Amino acid sequence: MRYELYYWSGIQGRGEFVRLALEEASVDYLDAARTEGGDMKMMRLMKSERAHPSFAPPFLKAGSLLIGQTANILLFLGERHGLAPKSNAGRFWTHQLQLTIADLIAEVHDSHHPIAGSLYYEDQKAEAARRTKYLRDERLPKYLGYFDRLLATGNGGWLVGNRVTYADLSLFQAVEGLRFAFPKTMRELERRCPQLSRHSARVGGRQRIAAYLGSDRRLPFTNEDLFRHRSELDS
Ligand SMILES: N[C@@H](CCC(=O)N[C@@H](CS)C(=O)NCC(=O)O)C(=O)O
Repeated sequence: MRYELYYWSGIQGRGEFVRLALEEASVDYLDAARTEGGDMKMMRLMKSERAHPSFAPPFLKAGSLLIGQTANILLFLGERHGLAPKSNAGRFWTHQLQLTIADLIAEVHDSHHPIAGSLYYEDQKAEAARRTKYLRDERLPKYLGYFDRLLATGNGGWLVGNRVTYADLSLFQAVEGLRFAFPKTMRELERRCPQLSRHSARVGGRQRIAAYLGSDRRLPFTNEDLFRHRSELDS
């Protein structure tokens, strides 16, 4: 069966967390919205009256199943493709970590759009600066310190047990995105969180992930995406 991933064409966004899992699992998938007419099909699926339409992308079509919410899609893929432990404790712990990464991503998004996603950044610059100060000074150190601590206390160098899970892939993507958005801040934070840098290098060096990152399937980070670089927000 070929999976169909639906996500806005042209950006990595939250779709990237799903792509990394599909690539690591080495399964057949179609990045559906990037195909001819795919954007329209995605909109139709969201508006249709069929079972379980998604409020927002990403969502995944797996045969007759239509699954939305990034963490939910990963829960499904993790179980099917060995990217999460089989035990209940391990599955829910991996899911919990993914939800924590989702919280972090939402805060990062709000750094450049603190008032409304529908307004231009230029129309909320002052609020963005004010909000991002707290992201840089309080929230990023707290989130990254948490993951660094988990990596330091685990025994396999992975977040969960001694095997890679989808949460590791997502943490990698979060760190890469933060390096793009806040290079100065991240230099300092990574100095304080050495496990995190090691973990990122380890995920990025995995054979399938490295092949994906070097392929044209991997879109670059841009300022139209979830992670945006505005030098004034990184001082
Ligand atoms: N909690 C959802 C968030 C989904 C989401 O916010 N998708 C964005 C793109 S990354 C979107 O298109 N949102 C449209 C909207 O919220 O109206 C997830 O993690 O998948």
